[in-house]
Amino acid sequence: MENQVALETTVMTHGLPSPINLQAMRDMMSAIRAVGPDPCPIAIIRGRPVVKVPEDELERLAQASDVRKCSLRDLPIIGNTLEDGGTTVSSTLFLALRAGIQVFATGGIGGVHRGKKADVSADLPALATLPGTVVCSGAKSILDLPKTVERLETDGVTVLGYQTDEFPAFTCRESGLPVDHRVDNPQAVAEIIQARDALGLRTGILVCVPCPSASALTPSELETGLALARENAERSQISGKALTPFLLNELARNTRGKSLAANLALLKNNARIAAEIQSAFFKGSVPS
Ligand code: PSU
Ligand code: MN
Repeated sequence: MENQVALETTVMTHGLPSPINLQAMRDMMSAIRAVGPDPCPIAIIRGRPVVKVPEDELERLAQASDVRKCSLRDLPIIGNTLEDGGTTVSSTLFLALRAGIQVFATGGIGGVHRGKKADVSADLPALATLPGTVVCSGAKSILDLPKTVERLETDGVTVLGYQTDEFPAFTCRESGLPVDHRVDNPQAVAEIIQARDALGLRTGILVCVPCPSASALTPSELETGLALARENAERSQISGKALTPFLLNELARNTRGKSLAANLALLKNNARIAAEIQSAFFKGSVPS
């Protein structure tokens, strides 16, 4: 096993505006290196899945406008269209495991969207069937969090709160929803990964880290900003895979950039904690 931490790239290609999207990726990579492991951003370059995307390609992807948002279902197609793609949590999880990388960091996972439409992210079934460890700040607050948490439970995903008893709501630390178990240090997570593997369980582990307090949004700032964003999405008839980027963008506008600053802070923090978990896991699995 390599001492590596994977990073998804949809957050860069679709989740954040340029140029801070590239800065966010660089900050995450430095945070991982500072702890020890090798940061490995995963993306699709001209139809080919690449683990550890080189710096010049990251720069190109961060600015390009014709990059495909690639979830699992897109992987078999993109080899044919030869497009570039940012990988979501579902496809990154798959490609990371295939490359022997256990731990990966992101901002927020996809989940069950609010509203009447049955819009559920492919991230959920991926976590249910791919035995990796995803370090995140819960699910994006634009989603229906109670339904998302229920679905994770049904699917047998192990949901850990990192120094918290609550499932975080991305840029906001509180959601009022409980996690399965609280962990307080990287070693505890490493032991849970090892226990899962020893059992032969093939389900994902979700490590939920709240946004650093200094940058987090309050629940009311978040709800007000989101209500406006949702109204606008409905009026503009935005749906499908365009919905997540649209709502995140609107939220940033409505909070005058505060959601964006929170997003950057949590990405960096999650990368650091993922690296600490990977280091503990690596020590535990390599005979000394
Ligand atoms: N978190 C962000 N911005 C994003 C995403 C997460 O702050 O753009 C991406 C992740 O890659 C996640 C994806 O896997 O959105 C989920 O998209 P969908 O809801 O369409 O499945
Ligand atoms: Mn969707």
